[in-house]
Formats: sequence, structure tokens, C-alpha cells
Amino acid sequence: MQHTSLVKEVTCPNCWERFPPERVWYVSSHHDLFGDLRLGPNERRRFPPTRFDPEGRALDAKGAPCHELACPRCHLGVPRVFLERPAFFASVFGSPKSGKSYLLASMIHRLRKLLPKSFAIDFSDADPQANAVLHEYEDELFAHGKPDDLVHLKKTDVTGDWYHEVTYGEKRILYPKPFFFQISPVGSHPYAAKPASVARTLCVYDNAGESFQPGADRPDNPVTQHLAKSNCLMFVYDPAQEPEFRKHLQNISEDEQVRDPAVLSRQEVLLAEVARRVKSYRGLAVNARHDRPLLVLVNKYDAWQKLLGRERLPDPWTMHPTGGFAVLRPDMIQGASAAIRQMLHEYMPAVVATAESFVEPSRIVYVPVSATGGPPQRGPDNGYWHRAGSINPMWAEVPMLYALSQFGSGSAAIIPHGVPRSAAADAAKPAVEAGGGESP
Ligand SMILES: Nc1nc2c(ncn2[C@@H]2O[C@H](COP(=O)(O)OP(=O)(O)OP(=O)(O)O)[C@@H](O)[C@H]2O)c(=O)[nH]1
Ligand SMILES: [Mg+2]
Ligand SMILES: [Zn+2]
Repeated sequence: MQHTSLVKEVTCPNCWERFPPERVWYVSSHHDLFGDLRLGPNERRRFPPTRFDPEGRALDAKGAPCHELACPRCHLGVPRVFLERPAFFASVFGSPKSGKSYLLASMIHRLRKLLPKSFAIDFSDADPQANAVLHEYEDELFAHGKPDDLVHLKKTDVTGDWYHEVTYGEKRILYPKPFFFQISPVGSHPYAAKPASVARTLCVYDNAGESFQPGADRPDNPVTQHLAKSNCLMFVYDPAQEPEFRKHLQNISEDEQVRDPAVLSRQEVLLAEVARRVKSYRGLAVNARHDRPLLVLVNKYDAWQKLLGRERLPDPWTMHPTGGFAVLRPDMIQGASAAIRQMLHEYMPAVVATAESFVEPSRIVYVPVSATGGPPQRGPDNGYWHRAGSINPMWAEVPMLYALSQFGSGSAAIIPHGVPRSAAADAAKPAVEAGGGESP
């Protein structure tokens, strides 16, 4: 490899094997070299490099120079940025219909706009082909020509487009396809001159809700093992699925989901199952706590905001006095978290108790979010659809901003964060703390 700075260890984003960068494999580029032991006859052959051309490119068995990298274990593609920058893994989980896919689409769509515009951060696809499913989601929700068009996202399936299939001898294993992004400081960002300390490759997973239910985790179907590797767990919790919330929402919410018997599930059971899996993958005792953060994303805020008596949530960031970049306000997010925890504790104490026995309470943050900003309506197939022009997410990007600012890197953080010295009197001059993030 011709690069000067490589990470010490690469984690494969597909099978989570760890290997030193020198052990990376390549994807043959000569058109005669088709057929791979693990990936089947239609994939180009993978190989450990032994010969290089003068530019440092690996040569395949027919002498053609190769660029694409692959994992030595599962043979699936590993974007080159994984060798150059530390990865930040985030796993989204929650029950079927809790809104994981809508939220992911809104989160990424908002980050694409907000990070370059306000935070002086470049946020781009690390591998556009790998993010194709997410692009379709974003296009469906946010790139429709007519505001009156009805739009919706398909349910995430437990097989098909969302997975890679890999053969190990007789065994066939499915891995969920990860989505990849590069995040690096640019322009007036405080770390723009030394990007290496804070730049990251973000890797996010979306699964079908069914895969988290008890009994769905099998050795040949390790589709949720990313949970144990993740730097940050994002539990999408949907109050519209809880009988206790429903009693209070019947009369105040126009969202049909709160009356729909098809939208119900035992979310505290699912959270306990995820806790069990993470502890078992990591070899932790049953009564031990996981040492990584848990963000509880209390979703469909538009449907239950009246319970808190609030309207739209204010942006939890402020511009730095230089005007060159925004500074995240963790105090505003933590304030919202305390209010939401109290509300959950009142209506659904089992969820709070399960979360707090899984993860150290000081590492749990409850974030109100809405992927769509408003309720769906029944569409032609009697399913739930949204008017394209009325989609207006609330705080969809906030969980990832918070995670990157607090847990994203070692001694520094790519999202500058801080609290104005005197929030009331001196709001225009935040005490910026561009460092201070802690590593999980
Ligand atoms: N009111 C409201 N409804 C939402 C919101 N986000 C999603 N929904 C609705 O929630 C339903 C489920 O959303 P999905 O994102 O497909 O749910 P999921 O968690 O990915 O579900 P699976 O893929 O089956 O696991 C859809 O019918 C949406 O209309 C929101 O912010 N507010
Ligand atoms: Mg989904
Ligand atoms: Zn792998």
C-alpha cells in the first residue's frame, strides 16, 4: 500500500473480522477472473496481493492493476477509507414498524445538508454503490416533484436486497449491508488543518424489526451481531405501539397508528433480547452492564408531543461567535432527555428499567425524534403513506450529532460542542469545547 498513514487494525464492516491493513485482499479487475470461493460465480475473484506495479497497485493473476479492496475472511468489499480512518459504527434497532428506516433516511438526508452548511464538515458517501438502498429511501421521501404525491418506504425484509450472502464451505451466511459515510472537517472547522485526529468513517446498519425478536438470532443468520461491535446503539422506541400511551393518545392524536391493532409490539421484551445478545456476544455476565452508550430515540414525536405540551423542538446548536461553524448544545439534548425519561418512567417504567439494567444510566440518552414531522394517511393499498410536501423531520439528525460529539473519537470530537458561558446573558459566546469527547 502506498499510503503513509493507515489505521493499526481494520474491522470488516460486513463480518466484523479484525485484521491489520497489510492483510487486506483485492478484487481482481481482469475480465477473465470471475468466480469467487465465498461469493459465487458472478463475483470477481478475490486474492491476497503478492505483486505490485510501480505505482503500488496490486496486480491480479492476469497482471491487471486492481483498486478495490476485500475482507480476507468474508471477501466482501471494504471501502479504502476503512484503512485510512477509524470507523464509527452505529446500530439502529427497534420493533417492526417503529420507524427505523424512515428515521435513518431523514437522519442522513438532514446530515448531508446541515453538516457542510453549519458545522463545516464534509459528509459524503464513502461507497455510493453500497448506499444505494438508502439513496432510494431519501429520493422517495425528499426528491418527489409534487408536494401532493403520496410517498412511503417499504418494510425492511429479513432476506433480499438488504443482505449479502457469503458461503463458508457448506454454510451460507447472510450479513446486513452496511451504509458508509466519510466525515471530515473542512473550511473554518477548528480541526480543518489537522483532519486526521477527528475524521471518521461512519458505518450504519438498519435491520428488519423481526430480526431482533427472541428466537430470530441463529448462527447461520448473524444479522444483528453488529450490535455488539457498535460504538453507539440507537434504540428506536415507538410510543404509538404501547397500550399505556395509546390510552392517553386516543383523543389527542390524529395519527391512526395509535388506534391500529396491527401496530403493537412488546418493545421492552425486544430491548431485553438485544441486551441478552450483546452480553452473550461480548462474553459479559447476565448482571453486568454494557459499557457503550445507548440512545433511546423516542420516535413519532409528532404523534405524542402534546403529552409534553410542546410544539416544534428548537435546534440544539448555536453559531460560534466567529460565525464560521456551529457548536452543538449537549445541555439542550440532556435537558430534553431528562424530561423524556420522566415521561417514560411514568407511562412505561419497564422500558426505563430494562434500558438501565442493560447500560450504565449515565450513558443513556433519551432523544425525541420525528422522521416525518406529521402523521401518515391511508393510501391506495390501505397502507400508511405521507404527502411528499408535508414531510418535515424534527430532531432526526440530533442523535447522530450527539453520538459523534460525545462518543465519536478519542481526545477530540468532530462535532464542536459546548454550553454558552452564561446561557441566558451570553448566549452568543459559547465556551467551545472542540475536544472532550470520550471514546467508548
Ligand atoms: N407519525 C409518524 N409516523 C411515522 C414516523 N416515521 C415513520 N412513521 C410511520 O411508521 C411506519 C413504519 O416505519 P418504518 O420506517 O418502515 O419502520 P421500521 O422500523 O423500519 O419497520 P421494519 O422495517 O418493519 O422493521 C410507517 O408506516 C410510517 O408511516 C414519524 O416520524 N411520525
Ligand atoms: Mg425498516
Ligand atoms: Zn469480512
